[in-house]
Amino acid sequence: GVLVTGQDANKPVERREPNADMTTEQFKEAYRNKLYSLYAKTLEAASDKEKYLTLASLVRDEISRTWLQAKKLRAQQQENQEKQVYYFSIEFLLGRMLDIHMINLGLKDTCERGLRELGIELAQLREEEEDPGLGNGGLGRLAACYLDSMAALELNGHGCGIRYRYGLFEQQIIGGAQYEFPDDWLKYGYYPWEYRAADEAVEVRFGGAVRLQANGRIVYIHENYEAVSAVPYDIPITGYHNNTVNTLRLWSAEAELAKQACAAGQTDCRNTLQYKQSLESISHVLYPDDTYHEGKVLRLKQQYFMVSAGLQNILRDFRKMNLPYANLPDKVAVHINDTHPALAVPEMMRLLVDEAGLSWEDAWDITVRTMSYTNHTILPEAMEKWPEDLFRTLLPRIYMIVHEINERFCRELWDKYPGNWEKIRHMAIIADGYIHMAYLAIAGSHSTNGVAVLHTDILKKEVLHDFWEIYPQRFNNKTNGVTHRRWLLAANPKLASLVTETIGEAWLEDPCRLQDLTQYADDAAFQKEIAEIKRRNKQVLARIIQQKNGIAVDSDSIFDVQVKRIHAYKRQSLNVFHIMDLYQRLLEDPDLPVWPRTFIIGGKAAMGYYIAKRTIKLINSLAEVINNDKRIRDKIKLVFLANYNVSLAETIIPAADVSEQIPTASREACGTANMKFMMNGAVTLGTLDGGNIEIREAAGHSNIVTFGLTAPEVLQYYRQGGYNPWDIYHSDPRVKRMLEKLVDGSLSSDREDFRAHYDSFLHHGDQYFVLKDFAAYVAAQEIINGKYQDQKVWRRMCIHNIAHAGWFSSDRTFAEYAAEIWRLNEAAISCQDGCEQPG
Ligand code: 6GP
Repeated sequence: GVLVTGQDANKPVERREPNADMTTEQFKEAYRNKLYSLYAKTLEAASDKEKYLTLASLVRDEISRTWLQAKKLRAQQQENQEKQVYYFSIEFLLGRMLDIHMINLGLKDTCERGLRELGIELAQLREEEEDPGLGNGGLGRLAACYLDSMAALELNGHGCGIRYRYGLFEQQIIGGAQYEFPDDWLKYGYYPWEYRAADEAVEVRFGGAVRLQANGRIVYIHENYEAVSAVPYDIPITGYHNNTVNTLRLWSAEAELAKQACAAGQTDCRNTLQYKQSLESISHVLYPDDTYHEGKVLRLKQQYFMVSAGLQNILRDFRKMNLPYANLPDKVAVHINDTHPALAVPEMMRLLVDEAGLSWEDAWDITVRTMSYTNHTILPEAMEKWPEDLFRTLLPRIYMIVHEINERFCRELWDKYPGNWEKIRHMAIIADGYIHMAYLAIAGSHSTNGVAVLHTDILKKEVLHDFWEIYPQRFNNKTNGVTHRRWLLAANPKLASLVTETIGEAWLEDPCRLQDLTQYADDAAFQKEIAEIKRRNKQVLARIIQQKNGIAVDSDSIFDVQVKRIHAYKRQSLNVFHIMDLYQRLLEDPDLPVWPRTFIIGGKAAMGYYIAKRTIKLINSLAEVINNDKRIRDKIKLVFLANYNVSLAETIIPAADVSEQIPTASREACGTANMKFMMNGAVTLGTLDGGNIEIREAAGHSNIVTFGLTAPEVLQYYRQGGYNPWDIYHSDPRVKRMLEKLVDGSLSSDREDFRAHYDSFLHHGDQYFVLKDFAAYVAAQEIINGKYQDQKVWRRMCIHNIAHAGWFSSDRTFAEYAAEIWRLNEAAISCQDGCEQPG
């Protein structure tokens, strides 16, 4: 596969298991001692939480040891001046870390054995770890996968983000509806995987005014501002068996009381605590939006807080190298993960022009060569733009800089398109009273990438066409990937062992070697083992469903899963319509030849997203009806799993037979759950959108089931102003019947409960083509039903999916970023014997 090493291409990376030599006895002794010292308790008296924290603390000690070494190495690198990458992201959805660290450090077997001898089950302790919900969905989880790959590939790559005191809300389902509770991930007062680095705090300034002073040269003086202290918390990111530890640096807003009281010009200190609280609110909570832009001032504060702290920190390190600023782009790459960190562009300009004294032209050249940007969505409602007034008040100096960037950019456009005001207004970074963050990111960086081939294509041809015309060389594609270490090795240990027994362990470092499994696709013994593992994973999930939802599901039924954020474009409603239709058909004919099915749906809806929240209610109402209807003889079950998060995903995905990836074509930038399911042997049922297209190419057309409108068709409809849903309402009796059921009281005693859905389909033009794709979807479900009946065929499909999942490892993606965008000079890329690129 694509191999990237932090060293010479020809020199194999040294692989060491740092603690392979720790004996079980030594572990047991260390464990007992740790427990005494932390809690002054014996094993018998300790709670599961304390036992977990004891184990975590031991693992942390190992990390500290390795990290110290890694930091020394990094100091050396700085002397050798190796290039460092900083991945700026407003979200990092890490998931639990205990298992991953134990695996990476080679400690897992010893710990598991030692604990067992002490009468403790590792699996039970694992459940005690809080899932830090520092992300919403795809974008945040992708950032976490990339950190994992960077460390595994020994790249000098670090994350930069915010340490939210409260993560994304915890979802509870009460009476079928979503209720949001604070995600208090730090409630135990101690998160074992972070290290506070108060000495490295920096100051970030908001508000105030800018005064010009001219003596010789113009100097901008920012005064009467509000200062917040950004305190770093470092989270170690361990590499797989390679002694690498990188850093995810999360910034926390703090106020120094005495200083603040004074800075605010207050003589009365009664307000001081309140003031402190207001400053610290910056890193209080993560915004619960995903592919939606809310435009709240606190969010803008968070964005600036993060980039200012991050860049000050980077430049402080850079200055230690004693190099001229012109060398910055050779030593540092700053990656902007979607537009949330796009203020990195003007902030870098401020630091270089105002603080380092560079000329505008030099600073701009350095900034553009340092920055790169990834777009993660084409949904118009997700495009960030900030009202000029709000922006100017909060960030007066940054506003001036963006203004100047825009002036110069528009002049460049004028030279290209003289007199074409319309075009220039359309592309301007500041227009109609708003600052357009995507345009700022494109103009201020040397690379803009989409996250799947189709998505990048749509960016070039439609959404960002004008920008692509002036900067064609800046646009490129980097199809997303997911870390096979978390999503296969850690999440599905049984499958991982079978793979290793069958083709050896090369796939762990070179996931493309999974291809060697293709030769076993028709091997009866191997097929049987694959099926057996799937069955056992399904039994585990069935138990969880029984516990959480009180629903008995049959592990021999098809597990059909759709887990992701609830969003109209992702079309959970299409899934629901198929279930309603199938239910109806079963009522009419209970002997219908369908294999029993368990439909599993999970995901959070943004707090203010009405119809998404109603969709959750719809799913639960339908579940209530179906699961209690004896007439259909348990042929189908519907389960909504509450509070979908990374750890739940780790149990659900290995147990899935069918992976529902059914967005309206052209709307899903890529998707990443689709890749995780594939890697675990689920068969995709999907539209030809985002990453699904590449999955089909990789797995082979006969190993996935696709249906529905294609992206060009959908885009054509949008250009024409949509289609007429009434045509389908009148021509397809199934559709008519279902829509009526939404509002006739069959699903809910309150007939208005699903009125918004009804209206959106019929009166608001069915923007996401749910009715239009319905017939094709039902037909595709029939194909799934047919293929599953022939277990040989089905297992073969599963194996082909696993075998071709290697290309979707984030190791591949990251190697591409490293080579083509960041040009890590020390990154050696070789594509020997690797995965074939799909298509
Ligand atoms: C998501 C996209 O919706 C998803 O298709 C993609 O796989 C993922 O990003 C990772 O690239 N976008 C977001 O989560 C988001 O908030 C602004 O975009």
